[in-house]
Amino acid sequence: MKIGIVCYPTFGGSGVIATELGKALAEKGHEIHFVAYRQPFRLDSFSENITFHEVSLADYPLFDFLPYETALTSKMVSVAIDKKLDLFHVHYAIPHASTAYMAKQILAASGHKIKVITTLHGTDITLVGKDASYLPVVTFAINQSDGITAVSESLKEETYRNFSITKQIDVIPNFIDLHRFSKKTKEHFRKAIAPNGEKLIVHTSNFRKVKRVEDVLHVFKKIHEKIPSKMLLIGDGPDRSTLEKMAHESGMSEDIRFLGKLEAVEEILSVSDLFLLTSETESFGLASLEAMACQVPVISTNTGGSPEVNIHGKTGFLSNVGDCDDMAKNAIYILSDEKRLAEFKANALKQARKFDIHAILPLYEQLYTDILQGRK
Ligand code: GMT
Repeated sequence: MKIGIVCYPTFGGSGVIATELGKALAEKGHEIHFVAYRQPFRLDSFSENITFHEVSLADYPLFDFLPYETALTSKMVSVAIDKKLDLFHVHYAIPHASTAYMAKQILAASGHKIKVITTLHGTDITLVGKDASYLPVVTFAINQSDGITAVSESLKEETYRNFSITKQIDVIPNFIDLHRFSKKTKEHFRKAIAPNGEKLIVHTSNFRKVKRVEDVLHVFKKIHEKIPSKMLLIGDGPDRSTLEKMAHESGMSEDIRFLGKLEAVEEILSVSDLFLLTSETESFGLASLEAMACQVPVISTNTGGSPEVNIHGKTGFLSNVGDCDDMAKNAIYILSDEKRLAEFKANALKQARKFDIHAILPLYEQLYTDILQGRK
């Protein structure tokens, strides 16, 4: 198949899933064309079946805001014609579902047929999409897609609750490359970060408000009072400087490290003991899955799709949003007993295996085939 993948190129989960999906499809012989405003960061190696098409925007003094949707649609149309694409698979509804709809109309006007699949990832539905400033367009565009997928049951339900969707939404969960995300013990690395055998606790995110990273620091403070430990924060985003200030004022700055955007996040996860994800809402929690694949138990909030990934009492624990006492209590329970910690680590890996890319990829391929053959 010839597939156009449209996504955000940034460190966020939707871009990661889109890129890893495209890479895996290319390995299976499909011709993949990525369309984005920058090369996706996980698109880091050459494949003869992958081409990246950059959306470029012409500026003009009249524009206070550059018309990105127009430029993206134009690029989608020209790539679809030049490369004879069969379908576009767009990730994150805003604005990709509506640019795909527009591209499809423009292509149809010149006799080119193309199918569109929209994958809903999270905040495109739970936060941004349902805002009145976007709602009518997002609803219309999702309904116009030939296929709609959501990354968890919870996100599917939330989409039906908040939007007037008249079509079937298929749940295809996020996935993990277990070859890349696996425990590759680098004891020297662990020794450098935790020289006295401290427990290593990790959080990765885009440091946005929705992640409630301040709760990570509150939880860590309580853990730190009972268990010698170090906190590693990976990623970057708008809240980072406030959090760095908080860490400094907490008197624990020796034991809290901000590592910034790391590409090889699996190297840190491999030597970690516990993962914290304190989000207000999380449609899936790809970061938790990445941790679990590296045998790291997860302490997370119980909102959205998190309970579909992190199994309470098995792979970690789930708490109400903002209940830092409960999260700390659960973390201490896991970390305070080596045998128990080992059990949670083993359970985390077992659960992560259910999301192996090799199990999930055929679901997307089947969906593409069904849509192209008119079975959906
Ligand atoms: O808003 C974000 O946090 C980024 C967003 C994205 O699109 O990159 O993440 C969402 O999609 C991920 C991949 O499907 C999910 O694993 C995340 O749970 C989801 N984020 C939220 O729902 C907050």
